[in-house]
Amino acid sequence: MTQEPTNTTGNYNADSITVLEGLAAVRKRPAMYIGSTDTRGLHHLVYEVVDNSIDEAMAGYCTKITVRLHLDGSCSVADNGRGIPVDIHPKEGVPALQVVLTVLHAGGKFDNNSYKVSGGLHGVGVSCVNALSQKLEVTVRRDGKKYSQKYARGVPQETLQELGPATGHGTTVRFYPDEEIFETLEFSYEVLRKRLEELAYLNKGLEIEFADERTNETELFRFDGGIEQFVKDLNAGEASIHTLIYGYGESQNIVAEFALQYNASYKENTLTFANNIRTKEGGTHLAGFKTALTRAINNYMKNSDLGKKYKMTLSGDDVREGLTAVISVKLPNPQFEGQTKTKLGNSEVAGLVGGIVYDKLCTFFEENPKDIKLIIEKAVDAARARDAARKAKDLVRRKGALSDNALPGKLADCQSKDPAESELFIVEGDSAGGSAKQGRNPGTQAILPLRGKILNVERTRFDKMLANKEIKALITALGAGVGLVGGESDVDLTKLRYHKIVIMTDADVDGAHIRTLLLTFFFRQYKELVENGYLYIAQPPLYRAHSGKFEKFIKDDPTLNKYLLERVTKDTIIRADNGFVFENDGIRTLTADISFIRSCMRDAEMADIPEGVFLSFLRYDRLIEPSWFATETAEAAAFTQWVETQGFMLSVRFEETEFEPLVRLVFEDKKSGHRTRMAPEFFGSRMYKRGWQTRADIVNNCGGLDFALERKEGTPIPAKGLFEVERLLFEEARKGINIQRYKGLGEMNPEQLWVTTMNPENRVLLQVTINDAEEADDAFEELMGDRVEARREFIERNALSVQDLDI
Ligand code: 0RA
Repeated sequence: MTQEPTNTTGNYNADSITVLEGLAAVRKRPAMYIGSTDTRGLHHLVYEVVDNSIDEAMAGYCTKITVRLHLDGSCSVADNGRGIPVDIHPKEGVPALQVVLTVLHAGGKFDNNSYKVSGGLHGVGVSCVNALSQKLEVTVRRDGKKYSQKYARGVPQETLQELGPATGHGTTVRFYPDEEIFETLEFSYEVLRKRLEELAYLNKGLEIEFADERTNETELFRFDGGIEQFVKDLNAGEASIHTLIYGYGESQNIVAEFALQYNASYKENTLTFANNIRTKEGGTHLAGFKTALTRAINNYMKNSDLGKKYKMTLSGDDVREGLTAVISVKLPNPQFEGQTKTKLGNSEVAGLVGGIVYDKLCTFFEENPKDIKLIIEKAVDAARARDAARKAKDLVRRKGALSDNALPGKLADCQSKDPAESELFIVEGDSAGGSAKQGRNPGTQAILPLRGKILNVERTRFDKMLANKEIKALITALGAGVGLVGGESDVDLTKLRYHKIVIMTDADVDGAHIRTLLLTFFFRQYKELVENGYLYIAQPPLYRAHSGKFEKFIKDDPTLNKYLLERVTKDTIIRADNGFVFENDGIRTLTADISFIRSCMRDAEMADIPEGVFLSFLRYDRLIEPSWFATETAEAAAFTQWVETQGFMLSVRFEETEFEPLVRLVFEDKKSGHRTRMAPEFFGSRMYKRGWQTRADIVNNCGGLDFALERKEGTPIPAKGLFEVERLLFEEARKGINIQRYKGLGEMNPEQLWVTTMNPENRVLLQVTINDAEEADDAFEELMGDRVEARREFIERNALSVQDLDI
């Protein structure tokens, strides 16, 4: 698409050409500016806009930010800051607002707020978001007036509009990510929620509201306790062993703060941030913190009675066991280094953070001798356990307890000694293990049944882990040594006894849990094994279709559907009222269209729009547009009248909110009195537009929605409506065949297990890869880590997609 420079101010000058070139460069190479055009890049747009509001908050002018995901696919970010200036920019000759929205990196040029969040990872400026948005609308309230301007793909569509008087001040940016740029346009509630919550912790007292109109979920984050509250919440569910320690300091324009608290677990959880950006790879602030912590504790110990009692020096690993800490620094010109640019490089930060931490800890220890005693005892414990684990490991290594001649009794090993052709099946439960043992090829296939849930590796110290029977059996069977001890791994893959390790669990929630536990174990202890592609997941079938001697195994629901359709289309056609006939592929397309409409209906239900209301929208003879309801229009009036014939009363309401008036449509079911309240943007959503189009195409093709199912034998079966056609079709498809659903591996006999799941000739194994090891790790941490509450919420939120969770 070519973009004519819009002459917005009457003077077409060289500068406006430069502007367009800048934005064109962003559109040409978006990844250079926002990292990628996948879901990460998409979310980056939101962070970018939010960061601008956060800057305003850090400068002390903004107390509340509202982020809203609209039904039409747009996102708006509103703040109550000063509002982007609107006066004419002396050099560019257009309103400053337009400069901020169209000139790359213009944001920082207007004020002397020295440390901006922006920089580092984000910081490409809101102009980038503008360039990558199909539409963007910015609204500013400032000096008692309200202004707005609309853009399309970065190009102003109008001059800055003065809209009349306004109270208060602030900026609202609403943008529609461009489908020409992004691979996906779907914002993730989970991802944004997490980041917004984090920002609220990092900016004490700032209120961040998050509203998702797709599901009507709303959350308000505000933490007057800042990072102290962050640490407390991270520790929720664990027994903390002392009161929280907090320190703050600033020098040379650098602000640093930390909060820490030990809990009774063995895990370390230290999160570091620079200018509100999570520094996953650590850096100078983390280094300063670690050194100071180790030094302060050892110093105290040396100069107290405890020193005489425990004659040792504690290592960094020892003093960080069970530690939860948050370190946050804010500085001008942050340098981000490392592979993922999440490692803080500014060298001056190490000394500053180290000094603050050391001073604060020394004072705290002096004032709280009981607390430091507990901390030291815990660290001494850790040192001893580490030592014991090392010795235990040496011992088992020397005795050969983890080697070939002491294979676990539960293992039914294979005859082959060649790892390249050997396979280990890790099977859930003894009964399925028994079937697998009988069904396998003993030449190359070994079976290790695991009983119950294996230990949750993340929460357990290494020496304990080695004592666990199931884990020990697994480690011994693998033969490649044991994983991390005190930070060092001595896994030797050349000793690995099998090159295919197959996790075989039931297709239920327990099975999914065990699979996740095993994956965590392999991720943590045998990362190289996973990276080498040795780990697999078995895919036992979910269904068995049979009739007489005929037997067929079917792996999942989509395959079952396909099979049933194949069966029924052999002798069935669907005839529409106007004579149009669906057969074979036509029937497949029709049923796919119907399931698509159903999935749209489910999405609408998530947004609290009931089936009946949604389906009536689909029946209206034209596409409804959100703009009909902004003012009183003829279209809205006609629609309101029509809706009555469908049994609903429609009223349009204008609701005042802090920033913007919101238009809401209320549909009242005349029979039940039930009310559905919704934003007109719903009519801009894909679920509505595509759902409507799909149905309209069928109606056009068929002259209506009355059908008849005609089978080779028997009289035609009438079907009114799409859902009924679908239901009757599948009902016919199931005639004359029995379909059994497997609940667990135990329901299969050895022969069936072999045929469907273990026989290399026709089984399907899913290879586990570390595509994005980091992301997988995060998911495990959420699911398995110490944050009980987070884990519960995570599971609840993802309850519908448990299968996807696992990898
Ligand atoms: C430039 C200068 C000033 C504020 C802003 C930009 C600003 C930008 C954004 C983006 C989202 N919310 C924002 N709020 C403010 C300083 C204005 C002044 O000096 O009055």
